Formats: sequence, C-alpha cells, structure tokens
Amino acid sequence: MSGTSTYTPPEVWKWDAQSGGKFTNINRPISGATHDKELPVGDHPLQLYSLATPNGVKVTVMLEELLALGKSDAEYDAYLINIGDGEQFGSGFVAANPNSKIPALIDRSTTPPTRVFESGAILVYLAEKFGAFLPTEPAQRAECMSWLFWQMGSVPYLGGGFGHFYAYAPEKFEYPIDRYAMEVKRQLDVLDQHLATQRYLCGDEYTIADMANCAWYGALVLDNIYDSEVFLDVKSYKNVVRWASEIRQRPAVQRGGRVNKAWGPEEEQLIERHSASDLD
Ligand SMILES: N[C@@H](CCC(=O)N[C@@H](CS)C(=O)NCC(=O)O)C(=O)O
Repeated sequence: MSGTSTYTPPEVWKWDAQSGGKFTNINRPISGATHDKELPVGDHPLQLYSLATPNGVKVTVMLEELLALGKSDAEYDAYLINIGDGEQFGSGFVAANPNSKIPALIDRSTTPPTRVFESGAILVYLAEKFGAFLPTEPAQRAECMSWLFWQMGSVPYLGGGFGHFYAYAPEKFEYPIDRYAMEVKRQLDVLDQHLATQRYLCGDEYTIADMANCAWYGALVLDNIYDSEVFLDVKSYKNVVRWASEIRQRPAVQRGGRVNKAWGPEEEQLIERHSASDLD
C-alpha cells in the first residue's frame, strides 16, 4: 500500500455531479422530490414500492412467508420503483419514504394509512402485525432483534463500502478495497462462527433475522455478487453456505426473490405483483 496521496480535500466540499462510478447519475447531496408523481394503489391492504435488490427481497420474502403460513391479510400489491431512472425521487415515493430508498410499505388497513420505510422496520412491523417470525419470549426476541440490527448496521460496509469500491467505483483504489474486504470477511466470520453451533441465527426457529441476513450474506456466498466469490473466498465460510442454502430451498424465499425483478432470465422476472397467481 503506497502512502502517496493524490488528493487534497478543499476547505469546503462541493458537489461534482460527474464524479464517476456506476450510480453517479442518481447520487445527490440533497433530499426531497425532483418531480411530481403519485404512487399507484392496488386493491390489497398492503402496498409495497420496491425493487428486487437484497433490501427489497427481504420484504417480499417476509410477505410470501406470511402468506405461506395462511395469513391471508398479508396479500399485497408490489410496484416497481426503478432507482436507476430516479423513480425514488417522485413526490409520492418521497412521501412514503423521505430517505428516497426502496423498499417502502404503506398499510392501508389502518386509518390513516401507515407508512413504513427501512427494510428492518418493515420486517418488524409485519412480524408484529401478523404475530409471526419474531419470538415473543423476551430473551429470544432480544437475540432476534440483535441479529436483525446487526445486519442493518453491517451491510452498508458490504454494499456501500466493499461493493462500491470493488465493483462500481470508476477506478480500483487499493486502500478502500483493502479496508472493506477485511471488514466483510470479518462479518462473514462472525456469521460463520455463530452458525457453527445452530441451525438459524436465533436457534432452531427461522425468523426475520434470517430473512434480512440471508438476503445479503446468502447472496454473497451463493450468487457471486460484485463478482467477488474468489476474491473474498466466500465458499470457505461453510456454515454460512449451509445456512443460506437451506433457506434458499424455502418456496416463499424463491417466490419473494422474483417480485419486482426487472433483470435476469425472463421467466424469473416479475415487474409487478398483485396476486399469488402472478408467481405461480
Ligand atoms: N437502510 C435501507 C437501505 C435501502 C437502500 O439502500 N436501498 C437502495 C437499493 S438496495 C436504494 O433504494 N437506492 C436508491 C438511491 O440510493 O438513490 C433499508 O434497509 O431499507
């Protein structure tokens, strides 16, 4: 690692809209809507505005798991928000999530409708509403919440840190790639050691903590995201691979993974979902 710096920060940071990298056209240092656009509304109580990224998939997996349990009030309409086209900055979406990021849920079974943003908050909201996938016994609930919040806090180092610098940045910079590769491998080791002694993150019961973590770390060890399988030696985290492979076999996980998917083989895509038969 060379210590030579090629950049001296100015006294006051200024926005360079052309800074490069894959998402340069949607990144902005300001929040709020860029244009007026109402969100579509379907017939079901739950309205989801999302995209089949790992953060989006957490929620569609949860909804499909609830339906598989027979919770018919968990029926939902899922609309695509194309973040590459800036749809997260439409006025309707910003009203649902002032942070302009998918996923956002609106529960129209309440008066007034309840908006929920942040995938972890959506998982907890649905788990409490339907009484499923979140233990009620205090110690088990604490363990489940701990692994859920662990995911929410850890993943920005994986996606925003490692993924950004290894796959999306305009150049390969050694320092950030080194820093974030080390952190992601440390995170994988945390999961691997924990899963060495138990089936799921919180013991024998599959919970929202598994849904949240598997959407990201399962994809990392099974799907070669960021083209990093070899670089990070992900297959060496055998307990994580075992845990993710088992969860992947669940029909609800396979169904949820297809909702709001606008890429990949055509038979795997489902731009919008309005009924169970859309996935059958
Ligand atoms: N902490 C948020 C993160 C959500 C997030 O980063 N969503 C990304 C897609 S995975 C997004 O909408 N990006 C659009 C943007 O940054 O403008 C959550 O878990 O819900």
